[in-house]
Amino acid sequence: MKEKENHMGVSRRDLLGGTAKTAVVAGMGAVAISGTNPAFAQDGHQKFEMAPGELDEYYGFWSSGQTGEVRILGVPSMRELMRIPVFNRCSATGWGQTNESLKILTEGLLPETKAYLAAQGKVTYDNGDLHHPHMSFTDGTYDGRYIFANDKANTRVARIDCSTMKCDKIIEIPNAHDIHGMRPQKFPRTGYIFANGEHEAPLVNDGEILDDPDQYACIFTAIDGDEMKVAWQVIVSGNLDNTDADYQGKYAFSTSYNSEMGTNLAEMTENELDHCVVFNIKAIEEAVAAGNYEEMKGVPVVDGRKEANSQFTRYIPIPNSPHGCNAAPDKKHIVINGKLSPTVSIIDVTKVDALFNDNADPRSAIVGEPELGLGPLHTAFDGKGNCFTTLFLDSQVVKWNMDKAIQAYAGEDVDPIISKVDVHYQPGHNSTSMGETAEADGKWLISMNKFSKDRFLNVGPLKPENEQLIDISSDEMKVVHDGPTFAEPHDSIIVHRSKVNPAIVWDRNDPSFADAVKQAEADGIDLESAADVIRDGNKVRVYMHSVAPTFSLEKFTVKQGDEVTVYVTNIDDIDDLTHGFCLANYGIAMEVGPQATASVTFIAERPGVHWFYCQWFCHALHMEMRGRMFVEPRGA
Ligand code: RUQ
Ligand code: CUA
Repeated sequence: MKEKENHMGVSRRDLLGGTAKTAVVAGMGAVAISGTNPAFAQDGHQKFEMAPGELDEYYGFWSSGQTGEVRILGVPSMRELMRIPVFNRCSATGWGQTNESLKILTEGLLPETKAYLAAQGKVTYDNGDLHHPHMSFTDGTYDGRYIFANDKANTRVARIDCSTMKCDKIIEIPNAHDIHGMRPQKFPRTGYIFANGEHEAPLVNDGEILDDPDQYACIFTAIDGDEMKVAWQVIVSGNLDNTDADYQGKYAFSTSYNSEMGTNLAEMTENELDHCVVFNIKAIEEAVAAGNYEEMKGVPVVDGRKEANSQFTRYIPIPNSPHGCNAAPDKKHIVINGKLSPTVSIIDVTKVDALFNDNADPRSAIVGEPELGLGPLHTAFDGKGNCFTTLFLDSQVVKWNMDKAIQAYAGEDVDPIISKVDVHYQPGHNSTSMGETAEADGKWLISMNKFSKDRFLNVGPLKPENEQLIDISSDEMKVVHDGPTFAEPHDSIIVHRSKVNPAIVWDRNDPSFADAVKQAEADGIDLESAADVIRDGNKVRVYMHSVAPTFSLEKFTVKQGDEVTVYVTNIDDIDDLTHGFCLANYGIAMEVGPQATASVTFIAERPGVHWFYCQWFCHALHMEMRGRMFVEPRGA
């Protein structure tokens, strides 16, 4: 695989040998985070504006909520660098239309979903609600292998391969409903992806049980992130909202805002106390290994409900409808954000063993509960003992000190709150540079705000949201940049650029187009020099390659009604030379990256002359990069 030099002028590949992927994994720690890089300092405050051509210090991986894609931004400049289609349909790249993307979008769907979609004349969903992008970990920090993301709309989890920055796997989670909170295991590695089914439903949801919420349940899922397969599931009491994992590899934690299992707002918010569920990973693994589980839809499921009194779960009472769940980089504390309560609750993970081993009072694991303001939703960290919590109702971010909050809870007369800053408006998630890892560096905070109102020119009733960049290098937080975004900057992670090292051209052995390679071999075609049409009954396979500014086929002929598959291999081998294939008036368009093969299948139902052209600007003669498909009319 070709790799660009990283920013220190040394290729990881040269540095470490082996394949790029293993190099990235093995190389963790080989490239230190440049905490004091002078290029990013600017008299007195941190530099956030990048001059033309200047590169950012961090990659930001952004969710897009109901748009269904992942976006890459440069931080601190907040420049949008790329969009990665995942649960959406993309006109530019052909995601959702090419055979390669359809394989990824369909192979992980459950049989009943495929049947439902077929009844709609579809093969996959074309919407998604992508909330939480998180990178894979090794040893408590990002390892640059994958980004994982949830789809709340259609109960899926996706994986993005960071060498190509394309989605390479999507699975639908059985038994659960509407995956919301999702986090990778931090230690020893990812490992598991923990995923919360948010909405309660009957365990066997076939219509036997309808309006009988007593028989509803929620499901917590552990996915094997290497295989992208469900490893096991746990039935819980109450619903599930957000989740995070500890730094020890022992426990995962999930918030529940509807411990009441209500089905309307009044019922859901009735209790003063809801809870955080603690999952005992080892106990669950042992039960699964010993066969002590029920198999549901091919997946091992254990019962972790309160009344089951198992060693799988503990329920820590938390006030009131808690939402965010955030493990601190001190590797010891988990912050649970109260939402309807003005407090956050601090769990000490070292006190969790006693909940399982000695049946200690679940509240004994709480070591702090500072009152911070109205509507605490999510907390981020600076790695220096301080925490940053979004206050949705107050439209503020509050900076507070973990140790002082713990001292205050123990009765000392200290105020944990350090400062507050107004944000615009109504923040949901926030994230700090490297803040969900043990390498939190305390430089930048992004506040992802649900409303922008008057912050930008009025663009009509639908307004952008606003993600704000905040300098947190000193106690006084300073908002330095407003970033309008289309639906929806739900969540983000800020990853130091030393952790990420994508390829610049595709590896010809990439598994995403292995099917095309296999088919070409069966047809006796060399994809890289192909200019061939193979007829196989009424199936026609058209093989061409592209090299700026030409396709290897100027024309090809098929018959009306043929099922035509066009394979295009881009043999250009240099940085940033993407071609496309757009078949006009056939609704067909796809991106073909350098050294990639892409394919698309359609029925040639329109007779006549149809131009195909390259729709990704590639050359001074890009307009001339085109050819014709002749479709002979039926019966001719
Ligand atoms: S949740 S605004 Cu979907 Cu990430 Cu907290
Ligand atoms: Cu090839 Cu434009």
